[in-house]
Amino acid sequence: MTLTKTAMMKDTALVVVDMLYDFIDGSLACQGADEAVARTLEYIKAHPGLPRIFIMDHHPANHSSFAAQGGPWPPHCVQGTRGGEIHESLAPYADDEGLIFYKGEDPAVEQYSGFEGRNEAGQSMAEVLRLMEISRVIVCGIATEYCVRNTSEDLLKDGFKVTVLKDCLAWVDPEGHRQALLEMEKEGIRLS
Ligand code: VGL
Ligand code: ZN
Repeated sequence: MTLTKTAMMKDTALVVVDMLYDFIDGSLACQGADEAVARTLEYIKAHPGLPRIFIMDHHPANHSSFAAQGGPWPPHCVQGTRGGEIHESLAPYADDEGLIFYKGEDPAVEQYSGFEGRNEAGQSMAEVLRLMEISRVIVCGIATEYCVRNTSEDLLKDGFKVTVLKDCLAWVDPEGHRQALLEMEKEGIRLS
């Protein structure tokens, strides 16, 4: 019997982390972002039955992550601004509000991990993945060393099988990117 691609992938979801304008061409533009977005779009088109989860950094204007409040970063992904929106080429695929998880909304708390995000209904990603009977996630996004790494590690610790698409990543620092990938692989995250 021949299984269709969709049937084979029934236990799998794609997790797209922070492919948002401020990380692509904005205040925190990351290296490799244009290519990462283009390849993510190709991947989505090549796997039409694959459920898609989107993570969004979603800060209030006074977030503690920003330099004016003593944090390490310039203002980015402020709620209601273009910088916080999903790239227009991918936005049509973020068509299920239940599968969009927002993080970084509490001004006092830094959240690099999509695992700590919540959807519109207040559910966590792990909760929704389990309801969908998903046991394996394929992760791509921005930035490798921060949100991609933290999201992938938290999913792995929670028992999901995790594969990172290494051609669908962008980074703050090239050496940080390489180091993060090495360490993630040692921890048991697959690179593909
Ligand atoms: C991120 C820095 C600050 C990320 C988010 O998505 O990797 N990095 N906020
Ligand atoms: Zn942020």
